[in-house]
Amino acid sequence: MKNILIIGATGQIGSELTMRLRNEYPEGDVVAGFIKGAEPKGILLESGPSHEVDITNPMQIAEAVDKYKIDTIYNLAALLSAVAEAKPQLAWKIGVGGLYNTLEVAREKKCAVFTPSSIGSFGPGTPADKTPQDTIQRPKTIYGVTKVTGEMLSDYYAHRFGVDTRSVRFPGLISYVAPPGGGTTDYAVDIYYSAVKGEEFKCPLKPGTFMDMMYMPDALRAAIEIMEADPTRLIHRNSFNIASMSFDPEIIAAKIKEHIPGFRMTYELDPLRQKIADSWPNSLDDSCAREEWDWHPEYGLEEMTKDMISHLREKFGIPAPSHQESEVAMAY
Ligand code: VAH
Repeated sequence: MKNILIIGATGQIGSELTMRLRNEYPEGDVVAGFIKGAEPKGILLESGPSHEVDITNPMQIAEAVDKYKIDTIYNLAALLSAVAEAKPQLAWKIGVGGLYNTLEVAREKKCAVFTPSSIGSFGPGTPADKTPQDTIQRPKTIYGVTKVTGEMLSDYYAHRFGVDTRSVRFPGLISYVAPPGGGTTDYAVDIYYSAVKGEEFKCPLKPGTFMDMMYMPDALRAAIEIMEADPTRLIHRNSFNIASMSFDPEIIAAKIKEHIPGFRMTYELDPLRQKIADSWPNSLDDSCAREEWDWHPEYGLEEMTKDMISHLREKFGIPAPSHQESEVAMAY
């Protein structure tokens, strides 16, 4: 990879992936694609080129590819699960129509394409524990429908036109940088913000709601390593199960309490997110990714929790409690 276009560069994944790619590929152009109203700011704007690219406008994709001689496109444009349920037509237009536009440009201009899929591409009929790489995918959300369609369309462009399409099925992603936007797994980010700010957290999902989750640094590394993988080893392309940890609200709350003893959580269920989460797997089998391109996670719940808490304290200027304060908090 040398000249890379990230479509959706100011979103939850894109804002961090763009910076990571600029660090990994300093000799090329790593272009931040954005839409009006979500322009790059600060270090994202100052550290490299940016270009207006609305994925529903194929001309803008082609223009950016030509201008920067793009060889690889990261397509991160999507409406996340809960928001998509409120706007299914727009979710399809971006998730599938936008992907089609991207694949057509990639076919004509010989670009490789990464489009993430998700654990949301599975449905209630899928084996829920250690979900296999190849299994039934009948999602009940428009988000899942766009992701399954995207997997099949990307595979089609690979075997029909030779476009180098690759993808991973991301779990719920957790990060301290860009806040999440309208996903079902967002609670696993919001809980850290509440804990660090000393606020009681009202959890939207009930105890026992297990889902695969992943710390953002692992997700970014997966998105890069899959595109750098030796294509002759790939049996699959769109899309690989990847996993690192599976937990429910009780488990993550208990882990946070180990670090912030005063943390309190109650439940205030969100019926839509609960219904979506109940239709998704509890955990994925990622053995194919491990065998075909050496995938492995580096963060578990303990490492992620320590890192999230320290970075969020820094972000909000909240000092870590002294040892004595912690002792007192433990006493209650
Ligand atoms: C969502 N965070 O909740 C996204 C993701 C696996 C979850 O796709 O919609």
